[in-house]
Amino acid sequence: MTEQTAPHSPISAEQFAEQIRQELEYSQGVRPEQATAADVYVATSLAVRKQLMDSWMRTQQDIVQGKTKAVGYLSAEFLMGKQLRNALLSAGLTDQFEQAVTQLGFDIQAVIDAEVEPGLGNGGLGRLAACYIDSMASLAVPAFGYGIQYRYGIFKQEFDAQGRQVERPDYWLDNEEPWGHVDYNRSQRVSFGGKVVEENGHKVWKPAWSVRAVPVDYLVPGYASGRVNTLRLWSAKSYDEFDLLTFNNSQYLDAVRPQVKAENISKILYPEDSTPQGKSLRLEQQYFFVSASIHDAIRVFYPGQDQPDLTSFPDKICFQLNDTHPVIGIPELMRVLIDEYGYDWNAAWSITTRTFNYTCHTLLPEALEVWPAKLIGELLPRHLQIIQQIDRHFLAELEGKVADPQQIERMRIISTGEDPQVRMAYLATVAGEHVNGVAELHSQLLKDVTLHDFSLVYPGKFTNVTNGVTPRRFIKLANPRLSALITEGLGTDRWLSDLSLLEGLRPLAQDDGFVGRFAQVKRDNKADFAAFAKREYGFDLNPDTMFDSMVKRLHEYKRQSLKILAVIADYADIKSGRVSADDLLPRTVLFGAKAAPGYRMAKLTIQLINNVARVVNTDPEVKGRLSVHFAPNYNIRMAQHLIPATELDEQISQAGKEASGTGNMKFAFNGALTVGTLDGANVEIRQRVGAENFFLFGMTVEEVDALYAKGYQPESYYQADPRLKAAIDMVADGSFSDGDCGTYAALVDDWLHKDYFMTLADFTAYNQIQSDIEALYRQPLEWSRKALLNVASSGFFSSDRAIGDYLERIWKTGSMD
Ligand code: B1H
Repeated sequence: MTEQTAPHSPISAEQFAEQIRQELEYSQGVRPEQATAADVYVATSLAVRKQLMDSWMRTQQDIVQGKTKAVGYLSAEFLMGKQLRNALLSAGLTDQFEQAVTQLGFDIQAVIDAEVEPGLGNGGLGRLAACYIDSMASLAVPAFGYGIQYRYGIFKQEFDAQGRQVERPDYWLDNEEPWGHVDYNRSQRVSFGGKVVEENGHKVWKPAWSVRAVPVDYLVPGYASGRVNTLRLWSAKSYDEFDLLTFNNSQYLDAVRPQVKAENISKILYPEDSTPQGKSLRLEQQYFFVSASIHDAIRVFYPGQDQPDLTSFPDKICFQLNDTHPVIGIPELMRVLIDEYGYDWNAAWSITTRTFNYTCHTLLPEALEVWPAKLIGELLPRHLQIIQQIDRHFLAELEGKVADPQQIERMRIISTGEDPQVRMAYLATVAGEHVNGVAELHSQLLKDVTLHDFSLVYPGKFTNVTNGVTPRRFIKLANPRLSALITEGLGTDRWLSDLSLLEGLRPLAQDDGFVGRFAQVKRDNKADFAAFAKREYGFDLNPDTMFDSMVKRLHEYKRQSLKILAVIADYADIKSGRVSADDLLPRTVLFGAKAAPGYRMAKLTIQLINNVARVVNTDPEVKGRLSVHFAPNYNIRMAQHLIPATELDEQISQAGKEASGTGNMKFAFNGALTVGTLDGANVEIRQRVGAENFFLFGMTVEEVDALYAKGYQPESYYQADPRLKAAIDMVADGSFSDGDCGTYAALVDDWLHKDYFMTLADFTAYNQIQSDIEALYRQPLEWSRKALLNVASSGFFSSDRAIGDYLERIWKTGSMD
């Protein structure tokens, strides 16, 4: 067997133990005898960091001096998950760590548990950014991740006695954080407000206030590449720590106000997934990190130069805009080039349009970010002028290209009318060299619908890169048993850097002995998860039932309500005596989902699920054959425990609404079968694993459109399907609210009279597919065979492949080695 060795010159367990002792004593001032697990965690992390430092410095040097263009991945979110085990894996120090910690007399798990997960993202978009920087480092692509070090990440979710979501602040930085290195000497000034004046025929921005952007650097170690890239997250600090004069006038609060205002910028991650809030602080955040990052890139690539030749900038680095959140970087680079470095408009435009590319992650119209021009004018007056000028040039270009004046009107970057809005997706599409969607279907719909006018004018700009996720975290770290079995089956562990090798498992699906061992891995993972869920949440899970999971943000389009209505329908069948509990396939339904704090329907759905769980789980009549559990605070750590234990994965969004989904890929890697609609990346997963290994149901995009056009009447579906009617009636009659019929009235009313995402219309099909699912599950060997075929066919969904596609189709760059 060929084991991959990490080229970071690994050390022995004894040497590693000694380094941990050194860190304890000389960095933390703690004697090893007095150390706690948390101390050992910090010491170990510092020691691993040092192990990676040489590779990091060598990588930095090669990035600046090398001939390969770098990538700047600009993202308001990086949902990294815990760092220690991933860093150990990349450094090739996992075994040494386990031996060293044991030698020091500590429990390995206690040390790992001491790490607090940084929750600097909402969901799929933030986790995608984390997977992509992992893959870029693993492929030796010179890259920087640029984002914000929020003081508070995504809120901690708890449930109150009524089953309602309660949000608690995420104090993740209250403990010592050994990974981020605060580099005060590389800080940048970012300014806001004020006005633009004319001086000697030039526009000069006179800002009203500034903040100091301080970089906090995280190492991004590649797997088996010997390369370590940088994730640079900006933290906002005040320049005016304290206004002594105001203080002496005994106006204490006024004295600290500027400081508070400045530091608020990086204080909190907005917890809305997919619906931007349009708050001024959010725009401040966006400009803050993007301006700092652009100046940082100039500093890195033109060190010490006062008059750099920035016409070469697009050959040094290209910026990927992760959704519209960093799009204000486009007018910022124009401003930097024109106002700070003296380029004329055309030169600046030529540089800018070769530097940026834009990834769109949505199709929901309400999710396309717009900013009131008035707000931009107040916060960034010079940028508004530049956006207006870009819009004028663009309209002039359209005059020559587009015959239909209405089309031109629709395409304006700045809308007309009372309160003009800047459409960030349009700005990104006009100025970006490439625009991509995140799955085949999504990219097609972007061209056909959302950005149709633009695809007619710039057909060559549009491309697709189907999302991918990292096999290092989501197979190797999350599922050691499966990883060992794959390595054994393939005779090599090279699959961790080339996931297409999983195809080699295909013949083993005909080997019942191997399939049986694969099934045993799942069984063991289920037992582990049951123990974890008992410890963490007090759940009693029976590993001899089917583990059926739906974990993702809570959103109406994702249709958690479809799943819970199906559960209720099964329950109603038993309660009414139509079905005997003994005939039900024993199932454990697991939910995990955070709702945006202001999203009423989503929060009500959480409350309903929790109360269905309470009623069903305590009802002796279901005899433990149906149980429902909502695990609070879904995060990366929970995903790493739950996904390897899941047998059935729910990807049941309304067709045409989920841009890609990435959970679907993680579940396929880990041998779950998917029940899903033809939406997002489900389409491609199904193509690859084969229609016979995927549970498809529901309307297609075309059918959805046709039904909208015809006039959708959800109540007719309620009348037509007695199981659906029984389920909704149970919600309405107070069965899950101690008899109170008002609790879920808003949900019931929405289902019957609005149901924008057509949950009711897909209910019958969803129920029908359940009988196929149950029939297959009753043949365990056949189920496992299909699950193994899913694993064998899922290699395409590695983020390494996705980054390969970005390199080829968009960035036109490659490995530095
Ligand atoms: C996705 C978001 C998103 N799409 C706005 N859009 C946000 C939009 O804070 N905000 O304002 C935050 C997040 N997130 C997701 O991206 C898609 O819904 C998924 O389908 C996709 O898999 C994921 C990664 O591409």
